[in-house]
Amino acid sequence: MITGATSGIGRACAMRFASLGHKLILTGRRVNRLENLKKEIENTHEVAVLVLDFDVRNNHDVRAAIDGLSEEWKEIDILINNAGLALGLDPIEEGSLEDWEQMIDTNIKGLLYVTRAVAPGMKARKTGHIINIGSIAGREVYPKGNVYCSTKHAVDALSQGMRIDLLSHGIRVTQISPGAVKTEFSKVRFHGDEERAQNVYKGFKPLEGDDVAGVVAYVTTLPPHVNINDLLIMPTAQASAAIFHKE
Ligand code: NDP
Ligand code: 8X3
Repeated sequence: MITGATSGIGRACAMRFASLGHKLILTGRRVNRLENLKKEIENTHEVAVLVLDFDVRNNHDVRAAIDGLSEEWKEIDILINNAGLALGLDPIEEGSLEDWEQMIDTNIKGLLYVTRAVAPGMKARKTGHIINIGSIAGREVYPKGNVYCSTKHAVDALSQGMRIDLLSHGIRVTQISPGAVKTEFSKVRFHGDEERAQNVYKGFKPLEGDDVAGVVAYVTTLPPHVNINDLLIMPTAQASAAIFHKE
């Protein structure tokens, strides 16, 4: 199951895992995109795809979708908690409360709702792998990153907490934290301002969704007794959250 499969890292993960022959549950809010992706995958790979259209912020809808899975789909063995976003880049005294609440509700509470719905099945089967998409913003705080960075620090803490709590149930928990990835992330952050979004990636080669997806796929191929706890993946031209080599 991949949350946030309509775009960017989640979509790239869907393509990667399809090429490895996994059955896929793809989720997001933009259902047309999910249906098109399902068609694309089923036309090119011998895998079945199930589309679930819900907003991770709505626990009622999360539960209805996941608890309602048929026998054929309900045994989720890999959960990729990818759905997330940044909104705004403002100093703390000027930030938008709406932006803050949406980031907190999506990146922290949404990840919790989905995990709470999926983890009991993994526990009952004594196997599973939860992969949380963190960020360099979960390791460092950068100017005007305040609330987004806080949500990704929370993902870091939750990844550690889940690993401890799920340890005795044979469930692996991995956090994968990317630096700059060229996706729709900046367009969303800047509320649709495409020009401002493009500027973020000027002068250096950012990661692409598939660079991250390759690493996500890799950690799932390791033997069951091996777990990558935590992995930071950066563009070669980015040393830390705010230090880039730009030409
Ligand atoms: P995109 O904007 O391209 O994709 C974000 C995905 O999240 C979309 O599929 C979107 O689906 C989904 N999503 C957002 N809000 C919700 C919601 N409320 N309910 C359900 N799905 C939601 O960005 P990325 O691929 O870059 O982002 C994926 C993850 O990677 C995020 O957690 C982000 O924080 C993280 N990340 C990104 C980095 C980057 O530089 N791009 C770097 C480090 C981490 P839809 O809108 O259809 O619901
Ligand atoms: C996305 C990367 O540095 O823009 O998590 O916060 S950054």
